[in-house]
Amino acid sequence: PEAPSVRPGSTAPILPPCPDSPPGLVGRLLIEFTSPMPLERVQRENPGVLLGGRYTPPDCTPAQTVAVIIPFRHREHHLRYWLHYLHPILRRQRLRYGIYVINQHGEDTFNRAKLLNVGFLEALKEDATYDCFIFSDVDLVPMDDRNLYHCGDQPRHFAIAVDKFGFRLPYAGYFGGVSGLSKAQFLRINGFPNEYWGWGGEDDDIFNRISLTGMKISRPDIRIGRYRMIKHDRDKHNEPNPQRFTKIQNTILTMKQDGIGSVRYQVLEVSRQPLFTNITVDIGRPP
Ligand code: UDH
Ligand code: NGS
Repeated sequence: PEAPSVRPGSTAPILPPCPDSPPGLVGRLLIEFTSPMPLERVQRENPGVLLGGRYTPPDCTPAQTVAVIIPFRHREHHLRYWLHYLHPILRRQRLRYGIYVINQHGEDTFNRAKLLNVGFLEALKEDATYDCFIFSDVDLVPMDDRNLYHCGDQPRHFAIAVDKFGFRLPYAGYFGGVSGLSKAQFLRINGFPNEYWGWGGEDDDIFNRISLTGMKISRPDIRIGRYRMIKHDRDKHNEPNPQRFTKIQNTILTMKQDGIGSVRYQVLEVSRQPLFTNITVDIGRPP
């Protein structure tokens, strides 16, 4: 067979662009959370994943580099399922990607959207070539690998048919769970709000930001955007935020000051694990 062509001055073969429809996808998947999932097993089954949870397809050149950002605190057991299911899916999707778990330090009120802002900045510090950001809750696993975790010309909402909502959108403007924005789209909305402490509303604020900047949400087919959510009780220190209803009325006033341009935090530790990069961060507490 013919030797693959090489770039001048390099020994690395030039790989063809990755196809728009990856050939090895399997479609609908069986997802369950009953058998225990030791991390050692997940590592053993994903030998191609590099330190920090990085992966590059061996046989083609992807169009994008995807940072998957997971807001996190005290959900190790969910993370093991997430890694077990997602690494093989993302690999079959022929993505170049890295997994970033943004771990909120301490026991103050949780702040999902601020953690996602931190993830955007910290992923770019690690690799300035990231141009697509997928924001995923740790308890959501896609049931179909045709739901491609990449970015398009509009912000993308992936988790549109979650089992707990009867595989339908709970409301038309729902943007929760798993979403994706290109770097340019994320910067255009000034990132995500930093001032939603506790549960609820931050995803609606992001939806408002997208609408107010003239973008339109793109979604997969309802038969493909299916998810299983790992059942869990309400977490401590993430109580419903009573301010959320008034806050989402005011996105147009707050989005210019509150966002990626104003996020303040302190990174306490960056730890490259075999299947993900763990970033522990002090994001402060509600005023
Ligand atoms: N998260 C954590 N730790 C926390 C809180 C939230 O890791 O203590 C992350 C995690 O990625 C989670 C995401 O933030 O998937 C969203 O938070 P959530 O799971 O609390 O939101 P959800 O809407 O649940 O899934 C709300 C409580 C539902 C209680 C139902 C009781 N039957
Ligand atoms: C809305 C929340 C969203 C939340 C969605 C689904 O009411 O943040 O419910 O919630 N908005 C407000 O509270 C303003 S869920 O059923 O997953 O608990 O994502």
